[in-house]
Amino acid sequence: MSPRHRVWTVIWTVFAMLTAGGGASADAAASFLPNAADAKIVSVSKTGEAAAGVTVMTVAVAIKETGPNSTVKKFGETYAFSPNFIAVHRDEPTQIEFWNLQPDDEHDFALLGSDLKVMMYERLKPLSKSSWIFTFHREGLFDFKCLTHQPEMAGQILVLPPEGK
Ligand SMILES: [Cu+2]
Repeated sequence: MSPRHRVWTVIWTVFAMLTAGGGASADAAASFLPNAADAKIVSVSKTGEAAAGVTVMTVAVAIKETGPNSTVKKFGETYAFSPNFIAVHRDEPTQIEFWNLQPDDEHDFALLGSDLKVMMYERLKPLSKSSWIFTFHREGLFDFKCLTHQPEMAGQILVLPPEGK
């Protein structure tokens, strides 16, 4: 286990403990957009004008319904985001729409800051589309994860300079 992975595992465990407890109210409380401080890094809104757009699907890699059974037995059910690498331009509002293709599996989207802090957390309900408009104000590489399916279901967003600069 790499140091980075170990740090992440600790954060994830604490996060899971904080958000555990079940019930509809706990679910609702667990979802959040970037706070005022994190909005200086990335601002996120449910609606608005977007200059670019990406659709991200949840892909079942190996699941109990379709197997392979030996793979599920060894790794558990495994999922992936597709695409799992997204490039955006700084200060360009970009709509990212998530399609949860699974009829019986909930996924989620956690966007991490450079210190691995969760800046945004939202549930992706089965058989549903969820979209937000992201405007990154800082260039660099950002990790995102489905906390329900770790470590395999993850991706990165690369924030490039504004177009023409
Ligand atoms: Cu997932």
